[in-house]
Amino acid sequence: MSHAIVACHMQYASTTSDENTRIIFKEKIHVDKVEIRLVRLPLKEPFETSFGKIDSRLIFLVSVEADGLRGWGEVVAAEEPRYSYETVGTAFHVIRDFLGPALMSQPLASLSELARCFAPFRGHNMAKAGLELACMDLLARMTNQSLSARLGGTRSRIAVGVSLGIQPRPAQLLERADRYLSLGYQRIKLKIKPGWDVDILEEVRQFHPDILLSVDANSAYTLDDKEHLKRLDDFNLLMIEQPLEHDDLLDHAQLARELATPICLDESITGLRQANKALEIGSCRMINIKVGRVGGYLQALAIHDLCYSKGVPVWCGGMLESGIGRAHNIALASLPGFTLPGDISASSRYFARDVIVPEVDVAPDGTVNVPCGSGLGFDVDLDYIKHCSETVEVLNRKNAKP
Ligand code: NPQ
Ligand code: MG
Repeated sequence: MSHAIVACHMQYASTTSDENTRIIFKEKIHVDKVEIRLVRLPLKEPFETSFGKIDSRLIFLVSVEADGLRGWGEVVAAEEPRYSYETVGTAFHVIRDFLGPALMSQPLASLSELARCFAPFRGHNMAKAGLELACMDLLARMTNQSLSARLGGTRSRIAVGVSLGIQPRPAQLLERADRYLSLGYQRIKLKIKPGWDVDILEEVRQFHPDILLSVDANSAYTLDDKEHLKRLDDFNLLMIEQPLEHDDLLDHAQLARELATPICLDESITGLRQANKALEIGSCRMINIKVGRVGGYLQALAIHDLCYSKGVPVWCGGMLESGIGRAHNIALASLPGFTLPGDISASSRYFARDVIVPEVDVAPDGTVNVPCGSGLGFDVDLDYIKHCSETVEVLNRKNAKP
């Protein structure tokens, strides 16, 4: 068993990280147009977490153009600064006034050059990631490769789970758990908060004693709740995601020493430095990787590689993305270190209609296909995007050739 893992690791290391073909561009790209667009998609049902409830998702789409080709990305920020301080509004401002102009100011030869061009601007990882994702799609299209191939993906199908929001009543949660299990989803994640934790776990476990089950608190507890959180050890959970403060690694390390259930960090891991420190001091045993939260693929790949080298499992998180963000997540989750089911549901989990064709669907075995087509591997439905758009702004390069 361990030999198989080592052999797979060797092959992965030699095909991808050495010359880093996945992050160095064959030709320099000089973006001459950036389009930012806000698209409102209604949610099929409200989504509630420990920090609030939403009925629709204002999706932030980014496209970049160079050499007559267009790449697509998504800024995963929400409308309100709850999951993170970034919002759709802050990202719009930061891309329009700082990151967009910086991106178009010079030709770029690698993802590291792109990162250096954004580095003078502190924070705003989701805004940075949106542009970087669009550039990566453009780049993959230029070389006629799939995003997955470009990133060093090794899977043709990825395992997926579903995140179930806080419900008005436990019966509604049980109904949704049944529904998604019968659709094949391999893991159920329950959003929890004080007052919606032990009791609902008891109910869910009563009907589903053996499923892969995890919980996500989105920072709803503090170390004062330690004794209460220890009760979660009774439910054979795959992990407890982000129980404590969004920016605290030490408290999580302290909690981890007293819990049998592995802690997984989401909000706290905003880049490779935080991932390194968290693993060093024992804040978590698993990491949820979101390209938006960490500022793009370069950081996501670095965190993946770090965890892979240490045998720490990672999985791809979700931010209620449209098909464009979803397609990027699928490509990322095709990397070998993504050994746990991701929060990558079918488009129909959230939306009546998605902005890509075909939509993302989940097979009865709880997997999603990794497309082989160029770039995202899905068609972008511009007509539907335009139909749902609330705001559009186009940024042009100052010294662009006419
Ligand atoms: C998480 N996502 O893992 C996030 C949190 C989250 C699928 O559980 C609007 C935009 C609302 C982004 C609610 C899932 C959101 C959001 C929750 C992200 O912590
Ligand atoms: Mg989370």
